[in-house]
Amino acid sequence: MINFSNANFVKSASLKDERPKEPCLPEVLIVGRSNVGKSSLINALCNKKNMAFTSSKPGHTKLLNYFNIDNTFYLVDAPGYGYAKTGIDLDRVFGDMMNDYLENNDRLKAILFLLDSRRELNEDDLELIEYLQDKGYIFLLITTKMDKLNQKDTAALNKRLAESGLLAPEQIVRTSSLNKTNINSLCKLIEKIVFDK
Ligand SMILES: Nc1nc2c(ncn2[C@@H]2O[C@H](COP(=O)(O)OP(=O)(O)OP(=O)(O)O)[C@@H](O)[C@H]2O)c(=O)[nH]1
Ligand SMILES: [Mg+2]
Repeated sequence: MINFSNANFVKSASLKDERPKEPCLPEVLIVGRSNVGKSSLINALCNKKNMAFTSSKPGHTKLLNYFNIDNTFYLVDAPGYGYAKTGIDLDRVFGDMMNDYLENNDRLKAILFLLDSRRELNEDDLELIEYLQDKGYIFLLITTKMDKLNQKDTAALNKRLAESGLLAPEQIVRTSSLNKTNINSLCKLIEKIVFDK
């Protein structure tokens, strides 16, 4: 069993080469739009209040932040991105860093793509999901801030996700870091992935 509470911040890096050398561990990447709740999810998974810095101002995380989880794997907090008006703006910082990180990364076990559950899934989101899935890593869609949704909203979100046809039901995990909804199931899922089970 991975003890997610045994976690600590190791370092920030902007290139794959700069990641922690020792110990050499598998990595799980957390990616999503600015302010979607990436850092909050990391804190929730690890049962910490402020290990990953959260902020109500978007764009707080500028580098890839590596967290060592129980000497078993690294959770990697990616910088948030925004979209340009037309198409995906894998904006410069995010784009260069992500390209470097996502290409031929033999340590990367899975991408957790976070989506704010209140957002309409637009073409840009779908394009980005497809782009990330095409990289060939295990891909999970994590909806965040589910505490903000009523039953009707939740049904609408489920419908949108099903209609997108991009994801199998078992690839979707609906979470709230605030209420700890599905945080334990996500830990179990990550554990399976890290141990190749
Ligand atoms: N209600 C609610 N608010 C949340 C939840 N998760 C995060 N938030 C809030 O959303 C805001 C952004 O959270 P962060 O965790 O800093 O988001 P981030 O994706 O790391 O943001 P960047 O690093 O700037 O890209 C903060 O004000 C959090 O308190 C949640 O599950 N429920
Ligand atoms: Mg952050």
